[in-house]
Amino acid sequence: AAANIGVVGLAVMGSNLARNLASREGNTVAVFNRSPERTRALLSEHPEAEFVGTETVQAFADALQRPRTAIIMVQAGAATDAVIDQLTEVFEPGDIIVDGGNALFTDTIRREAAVRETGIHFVGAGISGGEEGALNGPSIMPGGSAESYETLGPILASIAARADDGEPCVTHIGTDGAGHFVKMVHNGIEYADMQLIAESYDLLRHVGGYEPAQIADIFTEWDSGELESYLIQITAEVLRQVDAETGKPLVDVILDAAGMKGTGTWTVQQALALGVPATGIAEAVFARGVSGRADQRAAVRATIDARPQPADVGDTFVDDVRRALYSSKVIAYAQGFDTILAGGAEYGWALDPGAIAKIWREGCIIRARFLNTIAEAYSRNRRLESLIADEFFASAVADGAPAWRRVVSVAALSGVPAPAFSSSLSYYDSIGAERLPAALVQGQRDFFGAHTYRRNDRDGIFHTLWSGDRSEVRTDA
Ligand code: NBP
Repeated sequence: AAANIGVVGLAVMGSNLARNLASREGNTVAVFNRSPERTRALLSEHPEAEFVGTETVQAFADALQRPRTAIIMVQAGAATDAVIDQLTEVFEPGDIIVDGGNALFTDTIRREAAVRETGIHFVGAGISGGEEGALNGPSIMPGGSAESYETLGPILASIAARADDGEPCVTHIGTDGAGHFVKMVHNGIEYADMQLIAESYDLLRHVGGYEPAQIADIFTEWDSGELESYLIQITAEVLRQVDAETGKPLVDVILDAAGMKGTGTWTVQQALALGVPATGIAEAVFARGVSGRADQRAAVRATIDARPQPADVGDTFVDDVRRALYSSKVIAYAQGFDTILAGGAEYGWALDPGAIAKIWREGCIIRARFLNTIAEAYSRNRRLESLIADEFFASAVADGAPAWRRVVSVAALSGVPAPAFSSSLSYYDSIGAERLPAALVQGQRDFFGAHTYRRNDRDGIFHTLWSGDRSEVRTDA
C-alpha cells in the first residue's frame, strides 16, 4: 500500500481535489472513478502528480495505507450511497470514509449511523470554493467523530485555503451531519449576499442612472472597504464584461432568470422548521423563484401601464446604497448564524460560531474581510444572542440605518424591487422594537380559536369570553 489518501469520483471537483492533495509534500493519492476512462485521463494529463491509479474498488482499497482514508466526490444522492456501499465492503474498522459532495445533512446523519455499525468512520465534509477552490484551497467543513479527525484533520489542513494569518480554513465542526449542515447554511448566506449585491446594482442602475461599467467601478471602490469580498470582486468583473456579439454589456443579454440547485431552499426549509426568521435568505430564494416564473411575469407585466419614475436622489445615493448593502449583509449573516446555532441545539452539535466564521475567511464563495469582524464578535462573547447585539455590529447597523431607510424608501417610490433590502430592514425594526403588534395577533387568535394569551403585567394564561360577557378568565389556575 503506497497511498496515504484516496479520492473516489474524478469529475471536475474530485480530480481537482486529488491534484491539490497530490501537490502537498508527503502525499500519495490513490484515485478511482466508476468509469476508468476518467482515471486514465487524469493520470495521463498529470504525469507529474503522485497518483496511484486504480480500476476496481478492491485495488483502490489495497493501494491505501491503514487506517485507510478516502474522500468521495461524486454526485450527491444515490451515487454517494452506491459508493459508500462499495467502500464499506472493502474497508475495515478504523478506516475513514469522507463524503465531500453537497449532501443533505440528514442524509449524512443517516449514513454516519449506518457506516458506524461497521466500525468504519464516516465524515460528511462540506467543501466550498467550486472547482478553483478544490484545486488551490477550499474552505472545508468536516463533521464526524473527533477520533477520525485526528487522522483526517492534518490532511484537510494541508489542502485547505489559508487565511491572512496563516490559519487553514478547516475545523472540526461537530459530529455526523454538522459539517454538511454548516455548508448548507453557508450556501444560504451566499444566496442572500448575492441578492443584496444584485439589488444594489439594480438601484444604482435604475435610480442612480449609472451604466454597468460605472457600477463595476463603484463596486471595485467598495471592495477596498468593509465590503471587501470575493462576491463584490466577481460582480465588478461581470459588470465590466462586454458581449462580443452585440457590443452590449453582458449583463444586458443574460436571461434574467436565476437558477438554483437546492441548498438555499434547504436552508430556508430548515430555518422554518427550527423557527428561525432567516428572512434575508428566504427573500433571496424567493427572488430567484420570481425571476424564473416567465409566464407569470409576462402576464402581470401586460397589466401594468405605467411604472413609477425613478425618485430624485441626491449626491449621497451611492454611499447610501453602500451603507444599505452593508447593514442588510450584517442581517443576513446574523440570521445565518442564528440558523446554525439553532441547528446545533436541535441536532446536538456543540458548534463554535467564531471558528466557523474563521474558516469562511478564505477558500469559499462568501470569503470576505467581514468574517474577521464576525469572528471577533463571537470571541468577545461566544453566547451572543444575535450578531447585531454585538457592540460593534450594533453601532455599525445603527450608523447605517438612516441611509438604509432612504434606500428602501427610494426603491419603493421608484418601483425598483428590493426584497432583501426591505425585508432585512423590517427584520431589524422588528427584532429591535419596544413592542410588536404580535399582541394584537394574540388577541385575534384568542377571539377565533380560544388560543389564550399571556399578560405583560402579571403571570398566568388568560382568555376573554368573546362570545359571552367579554370578561377575562384565567385558564391555568
Ligand atoms: P458530478 O456531481 O457531476 O458527479 C460526477 C461524478 O459522479 C463522476 O465521477 C461520476 O462517475 C460519479 N458517479 C455518478 Br454521476 N453516479 C455514480 C455511481 N452510481 N457510482 C459511482 N460514481 C458515480 O461531479 P462534480 O461536479 O465534480 O461534483 C462532485 C460533488 O461535489 C457533488 O456532490 C457536488 O455537489 C459537489 N460540489 C460541487 C461543486 C462545484 O462547483 N461543481 C462545489 C462544491 C461541491 P462517472 O465518471 O463514472 O460517470
